[in-house]
Amino acid sequence: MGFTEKQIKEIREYLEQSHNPLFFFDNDADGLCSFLLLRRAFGKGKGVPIRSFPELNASYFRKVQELKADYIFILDKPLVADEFLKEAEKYNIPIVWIDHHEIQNANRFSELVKYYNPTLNEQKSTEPTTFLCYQVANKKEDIWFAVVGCISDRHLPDFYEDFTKKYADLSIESKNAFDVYYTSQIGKIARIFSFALKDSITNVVNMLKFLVQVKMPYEILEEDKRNYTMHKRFRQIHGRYMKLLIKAEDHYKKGGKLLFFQYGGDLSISSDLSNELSYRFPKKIIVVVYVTGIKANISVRGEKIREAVLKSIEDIDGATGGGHENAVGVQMRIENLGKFRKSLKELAK
Ligand SMILES: [Mn+2]
Repeated sequence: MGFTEKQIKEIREYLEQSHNPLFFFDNDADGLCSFLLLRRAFGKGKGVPIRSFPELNASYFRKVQELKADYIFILDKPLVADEFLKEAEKYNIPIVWIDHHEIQNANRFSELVKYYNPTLNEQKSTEPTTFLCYQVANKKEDIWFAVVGCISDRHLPDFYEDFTKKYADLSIESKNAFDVYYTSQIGKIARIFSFALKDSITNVVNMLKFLVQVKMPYEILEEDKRNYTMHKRFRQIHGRYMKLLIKAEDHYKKGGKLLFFQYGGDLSISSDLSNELSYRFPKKIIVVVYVTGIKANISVRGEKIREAVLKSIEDIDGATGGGHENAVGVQMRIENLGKFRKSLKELAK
């Protein structure tokens, strides 16, 4: 599943043709591993994590010029600003866009954009972008990076068994991606990535350099001078994260089927929190709200929840949302939270 042979061949050709590709990737472990697999297999280009939400902003085009890129690859990001595409058109720089989110987005059909998404294939499939990039890269030594990216997006890939044979000490026997994510050593690498990406650009660039070179997963787990800042950031965020998780858990133990957990501060970890809460409370609908200024970033997790979420925001002015069937991200102004909560509660009954 994933891409067809034809799609894989085409993407490889673009990568081979390019001299100096620039990889924009979603700021999470799936995005990161997608980049690493392509970068390590083809040996060229730079990677830039996308921190604008919900779309890849036009401001990122500056990077294309700064680095004199001749190809743009967009990985694991469902939305791209029209202005970004217009800039690429103006300078005649082709875009290869690889994604697995289900989304209606007309601008991807511009001449210059080669859009690849297996949810649109005849044999529809929704594997993480890392899975797709592993098909393209086809570098077996990097199987562990492929596992890291896939389990981060709650997908246990068909090659997990091969991985367990090679790295028995890093894996557990399970059919559940989140069991692997939360309870194994390879899962620890995924958790390190997720938090370490939430660091200053300098430290993230440092981490990318390390990860492009690294040979074995053990080098990631062992702290040394090459990965010191990565481990430091992981520990920092993990501490704060555990406090919030315990608080949210107490909250959820008491309540009904749909529960809201709201927090603020200077660090958004809603997606990580909602994932772990949905792992611990699989029958519940998890809504984690991060409030920053007048805006709220919301992560929703629940069985087939997307439709209800998108319906709930239909009448909310300025609200945007998208994602997967069981995992959706939403952004809205805080004064609309009450309305959203009420209508989701109604629809999720
Ligand atoms: Mn993804």
